[in-house]
Amino acid sequence: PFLQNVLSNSQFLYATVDTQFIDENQELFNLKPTQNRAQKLLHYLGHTMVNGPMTPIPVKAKSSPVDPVVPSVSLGEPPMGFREVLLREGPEGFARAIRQHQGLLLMDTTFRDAHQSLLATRVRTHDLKKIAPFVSHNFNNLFSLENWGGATFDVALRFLWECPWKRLQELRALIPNVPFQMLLRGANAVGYTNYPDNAVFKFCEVAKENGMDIFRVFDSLNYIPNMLLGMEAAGAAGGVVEAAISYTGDVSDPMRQKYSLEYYLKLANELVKAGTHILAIKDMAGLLKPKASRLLIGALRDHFPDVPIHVHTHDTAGAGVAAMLACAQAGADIVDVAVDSMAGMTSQPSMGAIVACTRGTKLDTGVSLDRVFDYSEYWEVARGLYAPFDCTATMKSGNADVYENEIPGGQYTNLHFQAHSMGLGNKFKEVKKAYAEANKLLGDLIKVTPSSKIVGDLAQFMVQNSLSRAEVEERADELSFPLSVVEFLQGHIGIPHGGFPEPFRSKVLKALPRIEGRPGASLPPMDFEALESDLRMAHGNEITPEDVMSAAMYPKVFQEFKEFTSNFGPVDCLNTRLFLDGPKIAEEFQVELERGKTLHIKALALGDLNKSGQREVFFELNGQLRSVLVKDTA
Ligand code: 3PY
Ligand code: ZN
Repeated sequence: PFLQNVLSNSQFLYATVDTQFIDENQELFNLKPTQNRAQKLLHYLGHTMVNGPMTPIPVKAKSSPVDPVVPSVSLGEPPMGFREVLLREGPEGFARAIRQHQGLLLMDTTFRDAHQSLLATRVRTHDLKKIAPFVSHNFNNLFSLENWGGATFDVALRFLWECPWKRLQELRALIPNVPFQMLLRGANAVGYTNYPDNAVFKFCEVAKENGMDIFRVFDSLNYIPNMLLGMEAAGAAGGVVEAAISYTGDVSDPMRQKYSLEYYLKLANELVKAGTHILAIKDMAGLLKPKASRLLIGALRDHFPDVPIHVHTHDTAGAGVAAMLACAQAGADIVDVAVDSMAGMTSQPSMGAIVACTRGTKLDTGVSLDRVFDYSEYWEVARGLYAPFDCTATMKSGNADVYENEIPGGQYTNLHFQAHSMGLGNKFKEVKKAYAEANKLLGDLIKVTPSSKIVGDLAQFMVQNSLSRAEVEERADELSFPLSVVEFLQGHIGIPHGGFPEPFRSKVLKALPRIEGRPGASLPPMDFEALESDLRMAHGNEITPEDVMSAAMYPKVFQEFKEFTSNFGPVDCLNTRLFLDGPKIAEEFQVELERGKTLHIKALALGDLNKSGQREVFFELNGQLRSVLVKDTA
């Protein structure tokens, strides 16, 4: 490797070498032993064959043996889409075109929120890429495709060992015509806590450079200073800014005044004043009933006639289609849907249902129902590959109790999995009740990542310790609360509407410090140069600006991701069944490492357990016999 490094160094090649050459080119000494990618992948496959999936699985179910068939796609360039308008006219012109558009526009969440809500965010780039050309050719009139951000960033690195930036780049190359949309957690970017301001700005800049178009920016407390920071970051990067008000409560219920129509209108006013290109209502738990939809969207439409309105919901109670139709009739320009086979329950309402219900009306989406059926069939079969993550293994329906507990879609599924895995399957109801109680204890919060996690942590703490709300309130000064709860009360994620609950806060915090105002304002800026040079020292010179951002968001997860892939190779190249379960004995398959570099592999045999508790796994790799030794952890 040293010689290779030297020979590819331009100073060396162009003979401008002097005595400082070696000093100034320390990267030549990055001599990490590089076992080849093929051997590493055999190691990974051997592991899965001996020990089962390496990624943690919530359900003991096998990936389906059936591969999805990709519907055919016509040759040539995909038809023009709204991205062309965006590239030509910029975010303001794009927003005007959206507002002027006749008919209802759709955002497809299948690539992000749908699988975050139903399949524990585990859908891999491999399966997204396969269907991407079909989307580009047949869904060119979508407002946008939501395919990034939220939990996908973390999960890609942590559980799929694939680079989220590569996903974005590859999808961009395959879908040039449909605007891409991401979910940005405001000052929390794609993480669970506030980052320094410069990290949020840099994140948006790199995302935009990699092909992101529209940034849905929210804050989990609707805390305006945090939202403005995220909006500024997205705007400065040249993105379309879609400020999203997180919706909770019920504006149609006169008994629930904390989150009233006036509250939402006031917030909307601030966001429009701050220059948002699009205004979104983010109903993360699916609480918008049709009557509330008419009131809220009707009022927003009247107050802001020129601003496009975009509505997001979840179908947990089963009223998602009704609510989205009501929003559209009240003047929303765009609603969120997922393809039918990835819709419903804690996911978004069904694309096919909305397309069919608006057909022939003035809200007609212009989307072909037949193409929706094709798209849905792909996902129905692809979904089977993710059986070990599918919430329908244990959850059989949605539940209108969400109107009471207000648990966001993805978290609803997670809590259900957790209640089940603890052998508390019949305790889900208790967990949900505790969640509602924890919410009241904390002062009735907006609940969405990360505030929803804080409420969830408190609920779990209450269930585990058999504590009622009254007991927690009374003993607040002596209990050891989860760290997330303490930090929330200290002000780490901002200030909730209506302030912190007292005397609860004072009793918990005692003399602990409190952050005044916007947390990011008091965080020192991140030193990206230092971070980059640390990463180069640790992982060699192939570190990219995207890697630096991954490490900025998730330092430990990124470190583990690099270690994993340096041991097990590019596991993102494996199909999903191989990724989870490995091959069967005698199975032959191909793995494309990159264009023009394909491995031909056959799994030959599993050896007996040796004295050190290992098994030898035998393969044929491009016609040659190879074997790997794997520890049997059973
Ligand atoms: C996320 O933050 O990941 C969400 O989907 C919130 O609804
Ligand atoms: Zn959502």
